[in-house]
Amino acid sequence: MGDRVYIANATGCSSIYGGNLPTTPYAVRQDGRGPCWANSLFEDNAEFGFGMRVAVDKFKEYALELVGKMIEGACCGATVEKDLLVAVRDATSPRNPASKTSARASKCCRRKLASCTCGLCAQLKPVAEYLVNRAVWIVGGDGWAYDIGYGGLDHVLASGRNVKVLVLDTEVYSNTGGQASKSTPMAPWPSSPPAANRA
Ligand SMILES: Cc1ncc(C[n+]2csc(CCOP(=O)(O)OP(=O)(O)O)c2C)c(N)n1
Repeated sequence: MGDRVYIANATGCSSIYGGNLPTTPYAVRQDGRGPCWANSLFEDNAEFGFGMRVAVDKFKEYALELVGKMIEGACCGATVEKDLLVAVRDATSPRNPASKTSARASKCCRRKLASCTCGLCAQLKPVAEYLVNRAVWIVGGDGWAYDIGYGGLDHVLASGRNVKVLVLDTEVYSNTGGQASKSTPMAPWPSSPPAANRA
């Protein structure tokens, strides 16, 4: 997924091994770009990821608005070919077969924008990379998803916005020693339960 991915990580084990203490599991490509990762709070992670979704969608909407003006001929015109702009405008989803075209067209578009000095291109330059769709992943443990962050998660899911949610369900609050969450089974554990549950 490379540099198209945004990860909102709830506090917990995944934010410890997902952070930079002292290494990070999120790799970069040869050009130095990779996923964007951030940790806010245990209690607001779904909302945090939702904000990422809203922001990248807004940037894309703005970029498409500018591309539309360029197609109508409002730009100096010399820089970006119209069929390239149309290809960028028409590719909307990463699952769309046109998304590879979109990524290529968007890259080419950005390269060409660099040599243009007109006002429209100046506005498009900082947001052109958002023409390629972004994937937002909201990640955390069951303590976050089932308990502390549930109210926000519930609203974010109900919003229908395009976010992925990954719950690393260890059936306890692992990072703080194994306190029970709503995901902890009522029945006996098949293997040794964490200390906090034995008490
Ligand atoms: C509001 C708040 N309460 C408590 C904590 C302390 N805390 C940090 S991680 C964590 C447990 C996380 O458990 P879970 O979400 O199940 O993730 P896991 O560690 O199992 O991956 C707790 C209670 C906190 N960071 N913020």
